[in-house]
Amino acid sequence: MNGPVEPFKIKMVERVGMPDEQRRNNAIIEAGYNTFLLKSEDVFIDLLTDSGTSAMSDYQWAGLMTGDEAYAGSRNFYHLREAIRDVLGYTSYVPCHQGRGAEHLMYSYLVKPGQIVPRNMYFTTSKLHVELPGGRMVDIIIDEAHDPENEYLFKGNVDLKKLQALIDEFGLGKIVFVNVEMNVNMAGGQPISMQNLRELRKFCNDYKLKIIFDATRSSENAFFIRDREKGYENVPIIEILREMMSYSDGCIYSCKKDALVNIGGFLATNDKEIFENTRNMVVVYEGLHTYGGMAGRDMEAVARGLREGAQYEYLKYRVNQVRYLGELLNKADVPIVKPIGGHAVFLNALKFLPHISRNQWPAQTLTAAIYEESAVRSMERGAVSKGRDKETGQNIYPALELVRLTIPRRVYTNTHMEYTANSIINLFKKKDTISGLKMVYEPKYLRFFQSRFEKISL
Ligand code: P71
Repeated sequence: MNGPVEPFKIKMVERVGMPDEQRRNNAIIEAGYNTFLLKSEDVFIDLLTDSGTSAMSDYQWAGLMTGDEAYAGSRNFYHLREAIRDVLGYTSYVPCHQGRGAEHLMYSYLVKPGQIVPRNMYFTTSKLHVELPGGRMVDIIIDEAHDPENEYLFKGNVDLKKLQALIDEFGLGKIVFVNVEMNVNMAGGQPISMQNLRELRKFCNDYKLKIIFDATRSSENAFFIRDREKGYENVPIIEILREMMSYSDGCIYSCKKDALVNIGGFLATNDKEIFENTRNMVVVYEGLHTYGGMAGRDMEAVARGLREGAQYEYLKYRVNQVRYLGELLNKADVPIVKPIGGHAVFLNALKFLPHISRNQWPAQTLTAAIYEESAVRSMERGAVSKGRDKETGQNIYPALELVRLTIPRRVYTNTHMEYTANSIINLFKKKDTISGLKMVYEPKYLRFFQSRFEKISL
């Protein structure tokens, strides 16, 4: 099996070094066994996230030089507006510094205290921005998504029966909009089908409910629709994207993923009221409505990246590189979430480390062990990320206790994938020697970023 052939050549490189065993052991202790607290210099292959870690193209870099840094009415604002219209089909947008800036504006406008926001699985920052104005996020993803072994091809789908049950239980008045994520991150990078989107739109029309997308990884989702859904085999990605977006009333978008940039975000909509209200609030929290926290040059890079990131040849390579890593691990019986996702390979920590109990944080433990073994940095996506129940204060143990090996776009070679797979396979062979962790520091918000742990001896 070969890795996918890259549809680009490399014009510039950045040195990375392998820290020796002693340095790795010290670094992980100093970081409180939390990979978010490691110094990047102590990391060899950084698979913490695909967010803001892409390599930009020469065309994007050239675009930086055309940045118009006028306070108001920058030409790059209009370039980005054109790109959003062409690629996603929304007429209006509000630029923001990154995705959570857009979430803040969108959800603080739409969510009122006591309201419920159904969503096809939570994402950490999204959930928080629904909770801050007094709302509650409720999961309506299909059951298959909670089973790491289930190979259903559209595990991102919404379960309309769960949505109906919420309406029956709480009444329509409590639900203002349905929140739908593309290529659902916490489910393992799993797509939603066009058919499901179409059915959801019809359902919401009947109840006059709005639909707001988290379109962050919509291009990778569009690739899967083309690859897997009948009738889309030969449809250009941009047409698929526009059809997807046509089923929504607006979206939030973190440009740091599919738009191939290091910073940036926006919200986009065809709804006049949402647009006017969020455009008003952007000047309070982000910056004037023609830059929203981005420099003119950043907006140019996003405009170009949004188009590049929707090219079929690029997406095919991208998704296949992730699949390559996943298949190397799968062939060696390392437990991973299936099907292999669009942006990352997820290890099933409950199967990898069955001897470690949930209150000793198996996924967190595994991220630290992978780093110590190989200097590869991964991310916990399990109970530490999920946090505590808002009412009872108790830890929540979600069905998925995962480690995410997230592949930056256009950054690592297939040999880097092979090194990563071999290191994890080696670790899997001696998994019984790995002991659990106890949490010794826990901050109030988004605890996974800054919490600290100590090793429990075996
Ligand atoms: C990822 C991130 C970045 C991140 C965020 C929180 C904890 C750890 C890492 C960011 C997303 C996302 C989705 C679906 C909104 C945001 C926020 N993902 N929606 O996966 O995946 O965007 O980071 O630009 O503010 O590593 P932002």
